[in-house]
Amino acid sequence: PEQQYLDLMRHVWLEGDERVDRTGIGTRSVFGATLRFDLSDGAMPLVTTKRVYWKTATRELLWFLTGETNIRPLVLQGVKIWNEWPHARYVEQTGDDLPLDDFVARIAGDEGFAAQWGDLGPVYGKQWVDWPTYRPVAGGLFRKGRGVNQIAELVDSLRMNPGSRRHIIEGWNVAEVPEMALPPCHKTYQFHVSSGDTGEMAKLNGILYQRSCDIALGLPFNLWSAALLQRMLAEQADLEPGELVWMGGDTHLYLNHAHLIAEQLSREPRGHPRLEIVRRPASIFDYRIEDFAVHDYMPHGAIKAPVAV
Ligand code: THF
Repeated sequence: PEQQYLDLMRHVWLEGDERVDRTGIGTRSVFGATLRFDLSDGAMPLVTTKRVYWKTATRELLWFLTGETNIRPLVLQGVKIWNEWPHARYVEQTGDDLPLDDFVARIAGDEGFAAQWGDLGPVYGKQWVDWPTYRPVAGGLFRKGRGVNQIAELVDSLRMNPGSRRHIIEGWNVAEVPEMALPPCHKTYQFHVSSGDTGEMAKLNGILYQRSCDIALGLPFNLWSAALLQRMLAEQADLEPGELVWMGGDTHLYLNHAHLIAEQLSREPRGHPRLEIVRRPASIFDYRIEDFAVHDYMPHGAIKAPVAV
């Protein structure tokens, strides 16, 4: 299964259309790509041709599920993957050339500073568990209604109405995109329950549609997180994990990732990592990092590469 990932990487690097992107770094890109992974028997799309920090990706997913959009809780757990965006905004808006590490230290140490500068705007967490609603009141005005918890509603709909074609989590809130530090990349999830054969448990299948994909740095995280979310949903809805289909829109490699690409494409996948969920919490919102154990993961070494901001 990992071969699909490596083939995509090779294809985009050799055949991709070279263009200057928003970040100014430049990419090679293809539009439209699909990967498929069977999640039965604990199998996970966890890349082995470099070390992927699956606990970091897991902490990020658990942070989304809390509805939080401030990076401080991530920073306090040592998760660095969202730091660049608030830092760039801080430097831009204050003109203070505070180095990234010092900025992050202030986010950790100063709650007021974090409240002011650590927020990414209404990104994934907000939209997933508290999508804003508005209800009309007198005089053509609107008042804020109760937010929609898409995740809670999804668990309910998987349980109550498994045959539905509306099992969707949407991150792309058109009205709020301008307030986000970064509009969602993994923007739409759809789930599907296939009736198992007699005596077999029904299966939960998932599609992730990602509008923009950084194959080298982001995709290993995105695949892990999508599969993890699917596993948690399956567990909470008493379903077996089925297939995960990943679909990419603008699927690209950054030109400054050449060393990573050459190194990774020279390596062979190793073994079949599996995820065990060691505790079944009462709800999808109660998972903790200790609940997840990965077995048979013996990856090649990490490959460092800069993230484009
Ligand atoms: N922007 C870009 N350019 N690439 C992305 O992958 C990306 N994301 C999120 C939002 N914007 C993005 C942020 N997620 C890493 C991993 C995921 C990220 C951002 C950065 C990263 O640097 N990973 C390194 C180090 C991991 C670590 O230090 O813990 C790695 O080797 O995997 C994708 O959704």
